[in-house]
Amino acid sequence: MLFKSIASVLAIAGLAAAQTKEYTHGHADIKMNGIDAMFTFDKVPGGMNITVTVNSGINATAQILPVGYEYHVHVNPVGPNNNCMATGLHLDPAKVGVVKPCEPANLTTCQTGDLSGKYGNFIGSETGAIPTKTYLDTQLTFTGEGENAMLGRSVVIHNNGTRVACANLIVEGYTAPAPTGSASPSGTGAPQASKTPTSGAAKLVGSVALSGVAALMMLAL
Ligand SMILES: [Cu+2]
Repeated sequence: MLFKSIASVLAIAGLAAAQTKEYTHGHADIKMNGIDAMFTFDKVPGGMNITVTVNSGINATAQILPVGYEYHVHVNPVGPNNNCMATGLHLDPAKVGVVKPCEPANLTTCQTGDLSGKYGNFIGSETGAIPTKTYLDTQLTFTGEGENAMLGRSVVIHNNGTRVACANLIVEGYTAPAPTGSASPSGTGAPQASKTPTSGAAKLVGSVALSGVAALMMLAL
């Protein structure tokens, strides 16, 4: 009897854990280096509705050609002290790469995260503001197989390649896991902590090395 009820409690707990959460709304609120921009992402039938509003900072006088202002979904969150380099590469689950420019009429040429490639660069204005624009994106999804998902990502604005502003993509109902290797103050002499620091340190070194490589790669883009 007791065993039975424990078993059913476990079964219910298992079911609850297996349920996939449905995410419908996300946003990136960028406020950096004088740039004030808001990206919202709403799941709608047929894709993802993207609304882009720029209140300030995308100035014609500051725009550096030939590339100008691009904006993308990047794979990693923003690093400490608003480090946009920590965001890594563009979201590109289909491995399209950046060798050829994105042709909006042929989405197979576009990286999923290449929003400006698909919808056009920001054109710097006199006031630095840009009227709100809305797009229906058929590639972005909140969840999906591995790299397809938009959870834990960021949005970055570039000026002629240089990353000038960024913010995390906050998806409603999703809590990002604590960053790997973050100095956790919980190791207050707990006996089982004696074994973990070694692997933890190795992991930290590994991820630092990886982000270093990613940073170097991005310098070339
Ligand atoms: Cu970018």
